[in-house]
Amino acid sequence: MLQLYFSPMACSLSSRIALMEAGLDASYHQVHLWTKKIVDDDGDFRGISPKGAVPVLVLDNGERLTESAAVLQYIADLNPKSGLAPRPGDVDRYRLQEWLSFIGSEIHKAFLFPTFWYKDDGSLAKPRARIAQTLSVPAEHLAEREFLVGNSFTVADAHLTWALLLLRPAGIDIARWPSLSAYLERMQTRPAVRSAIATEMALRKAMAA
Ligand SMILES: N[C@@H](CCC(=O)N[C@@H](CS)C(=O)NCC(=O)O)C(=O)O
Repeated sequence: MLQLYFSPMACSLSSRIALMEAGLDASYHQVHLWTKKIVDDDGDFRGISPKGAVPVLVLDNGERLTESAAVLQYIADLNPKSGLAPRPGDVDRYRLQEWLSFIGSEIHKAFLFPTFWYKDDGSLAKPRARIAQTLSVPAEHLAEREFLVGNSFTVADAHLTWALLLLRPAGIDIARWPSLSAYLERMQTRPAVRSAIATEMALRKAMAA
């Protein structure tokens, strides 16, 4: 069975959403990202991945796959009928990769990651100043469209949903972009998305207790 190493509400949430949207069974192993301990057995997460970062997907043959863009596309391709990714060769497949790269670099690493991982000693001013310009890109794209790519939900939507969920805790009011807040609400009407978020929010609360 597939195994996903995750941390509640971290970027690995999009991989959980993808697994659930694809109807794939997996076992889930929670990781404490500060201590790099696996919660199940107190094992060393760096032994699973030297990157020390989630998501890590363990494939049926034991190989370990990292990086959300790769993990998400792998999950999508396990169940092509789910439509979670356009077929390779279709120009929309490269649109999907375009969005996954944009979310992973321009939103996640440029803004969300430093906001949650670094002390704000003033160095976050520049990433903060840039986020409005960055978010205007998906906001304009989604003003007239329901999904990021094509006419149905893909793993790019799973990833953007996760990123948008983190805006409020990062101190950004999504109401500034009506198309993004409408999109986020729409995505959360999907049973798999709602269920994945509810599971991870409960785990997050348990961590904080
Ligand atoms: N490029 C990776 C980034 C993964 C990443 O930064 N994950 C965060 C959680 S959102 C993490 O595990 N951080 C722990 C660390 O970097 O030490 C991806 O897109 O999957």
